[in-house]
Amino acid sequence: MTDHIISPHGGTLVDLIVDEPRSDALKNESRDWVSHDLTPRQLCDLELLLNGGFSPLTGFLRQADYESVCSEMRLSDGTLWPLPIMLDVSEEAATSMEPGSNVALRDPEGVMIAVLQVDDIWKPDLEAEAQAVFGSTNPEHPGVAHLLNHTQAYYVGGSVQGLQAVSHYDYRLLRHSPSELRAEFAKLGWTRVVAFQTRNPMHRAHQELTLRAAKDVEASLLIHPVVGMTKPGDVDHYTRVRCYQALLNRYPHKTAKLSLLPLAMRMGGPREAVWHAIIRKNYGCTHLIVGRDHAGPGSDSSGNPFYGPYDAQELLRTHEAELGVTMVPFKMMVYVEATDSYTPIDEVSDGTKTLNISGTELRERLSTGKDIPEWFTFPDVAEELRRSHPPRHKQGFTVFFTGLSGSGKSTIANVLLVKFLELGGRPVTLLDGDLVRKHLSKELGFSKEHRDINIRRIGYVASEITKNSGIAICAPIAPYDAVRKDVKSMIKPVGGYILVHVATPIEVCEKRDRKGLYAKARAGIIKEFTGISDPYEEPIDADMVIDTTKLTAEEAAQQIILHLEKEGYVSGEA
Ligand code: PPS
Repeated sequence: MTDHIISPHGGTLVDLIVDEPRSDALKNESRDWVSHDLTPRQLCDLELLLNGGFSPLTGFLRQADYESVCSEMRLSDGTLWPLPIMLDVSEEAATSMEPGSNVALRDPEGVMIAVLQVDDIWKPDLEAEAQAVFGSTNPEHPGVAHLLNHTQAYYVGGSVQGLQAVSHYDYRLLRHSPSELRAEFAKLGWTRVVAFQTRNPMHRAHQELTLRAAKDVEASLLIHPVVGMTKPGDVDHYTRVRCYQALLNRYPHKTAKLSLLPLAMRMGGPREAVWHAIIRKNYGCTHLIVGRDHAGPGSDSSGNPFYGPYDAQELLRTHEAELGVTMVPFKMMVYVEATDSYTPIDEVSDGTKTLNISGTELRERLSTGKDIPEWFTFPDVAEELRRSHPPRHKQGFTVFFTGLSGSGKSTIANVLLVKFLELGGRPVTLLDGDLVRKHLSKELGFSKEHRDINIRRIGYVASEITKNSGIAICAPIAPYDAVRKDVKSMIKPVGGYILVHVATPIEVCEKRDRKGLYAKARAGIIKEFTGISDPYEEPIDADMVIDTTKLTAEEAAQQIILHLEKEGYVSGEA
């Protein structure tokens, strides 16, 4: 039935999932095997290995294939394959495995998804891999960062057998294995299918572009967004899928289909474009749209792009014939105000007024609640984006105080709590140092290790509150800079974060000595006392510095409110 659909890469669609009796047998045998808990990225890779999205691969790359992929972009048998698909493990795990042994590959819940039959184990040169595959060793490239900072020291190569498909509970009807999608194409009579790869919400420019591409090559359109792992900071896939669904009825009847791809992107630019073409071929597509800087990570901090804007198109062009997948290259689309239409930038004559909204500007408009014009995105797409990206005065945030014991943190925090409650609109939680130690960290002392655990717990709770649109006020001493920064990085991606240094001088704190602790610390009755017998690292990154010798608690709280107002987190509309 699927005879007229393009044949997969390497000729045969791989299916590594065994039948039920074999699956039961493997489960029974697995009792004595070493287990490996898959990372989110490894789980994505495994899913595409098992379902044939990575055909002709039948497992994680062995050393010979790995080296050949890095240097030649080919497996050792000559098959085109641009990116290494690797299982990385720690040194400890590597020593517990040997060639010929079996390893149970488990998902985060501990469920055995597949078995790996180990062929070889080796310690790769990850820097050399970064240079070969990404053309860079700069960790500002997310693919390089993953290799250099988040990849374990050893690789294990070998074939895998799947006990079950990787399961998902979200958007089940939009998820298809390559064979399922091929069967659907066959049912629909779609033999020419152009795939559109994306990790972003689709706006009018993308809709025009895909529509034109499909018309140009007389193919049906598969919108094939990546929902596995994309670039850190991207719009979450739940929101994106709702946006794609809103867009779908803007295409002519029965010419476009949406399917979700559980791929973990590497942001590998040109090599990744070739990989995307191979994967889409396995899913039954004959064409792939490749635009400007396809799968590229943008520029480094000095503003130098990692790849040229059309490098990906050039590399894919050289392999198009061999692959049998046709690239549909696209220039950037711009909006021409005079004709109220989108046009590729190279077709616009000089002097014509064009409009565009960058990703940064869109984020800014969302966070301030500013208008998102209809020429840029369809209103139902804008509505979905607004639902997931409320303006700042509706987002959660954390006010994190740091300062010595007796500096006045708790007093200001309590005034602030009351002011937020008066304003209303958002739930408020105060995580005061003493309260946290009573309810969350009772067993902890004041060593550096214990203080860091304590602050991480506070940071975790505050990030959950912030994520769910609440206000968290934290008031621990938090004497160490590194863990304060960790907390910031936990909270920033989910809402606002304001670090307030209550910089009351130690002499004043000691003179106040409201709890009598300084006297005890001086007498050596309390050990490791911050400022006396333990360090306090002054923050140099505080958003506000408050000295309570110059301000009352009421005044300090008011200053914080004014700062939050300026940043947009507090408004009359609260
Ligand atoms: S930390 O460093 O952030 O984990 O400390 P924190 O959880 O804020 O706890 C500080 C409160 O514990 C009391 N206390 C001590 N503080 C500092 N050093 C030592 N050794 C110590 N022992 C007990 C003290 O009351 C602190 O409360 P505040 O409100 O800061 O005065």
